Amino acid sequence: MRITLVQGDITEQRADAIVNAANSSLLGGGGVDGAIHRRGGPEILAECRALRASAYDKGLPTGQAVATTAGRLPARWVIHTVGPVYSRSEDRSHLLASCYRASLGVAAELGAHTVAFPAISTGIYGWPLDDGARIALKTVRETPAPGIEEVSFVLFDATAYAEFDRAL
Ligand code: AR6
Repeated sequence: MRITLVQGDITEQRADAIVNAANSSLLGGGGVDGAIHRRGGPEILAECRALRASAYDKGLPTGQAVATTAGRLPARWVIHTVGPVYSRSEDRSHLLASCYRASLGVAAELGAHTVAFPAISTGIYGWPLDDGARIALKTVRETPAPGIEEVSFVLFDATAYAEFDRAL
């Protein structure tokens, strides 16, 4: 599996699947989540509502992942995952690693060949970028994902790109 770094907006990526840094409601928010729903259109939200009404009536638990189609986005699927909120007093790294692992598992099940990730939890959820980058890269490298040829990390700004570049 090839790992690449891109500086840019994840909603513009042509990967088979892009990953959304969602919250457990699956009903939208700010950051990547806001951008995906805004650009992808109402179809994604409708599928998220259906997931809430069926398999996830209490919301999607932190560290898990679930897919919808991608509406008007160039990607084919959106894989929604819920990162942990950063805590200084409690180590939640396993939950952040779980987001990457679970998303890759869903992508492999869908038959995706290319997957684009944002830096999950490093925005509104406050995870320090250097540690978030280290966990992201280590987890993706160590996770077997049959059929997935390329994983790209799409970093929104130069600082995030530099942290991932250093970690890589
Ligand atoms: N493309 C790529 N990266 C982006 C984009 C974009 N369009 N927009 C922001 N980033 P965040 P979180 C970067 O806050 O920390 C939402 O309200 C951003 O600079 O999107 O997991 C959800 O509903 C940061 O490095 O996700 C949740 O409530 C990274 O993406 C909560 O925020 C993640 O930032 C999730 O917070």
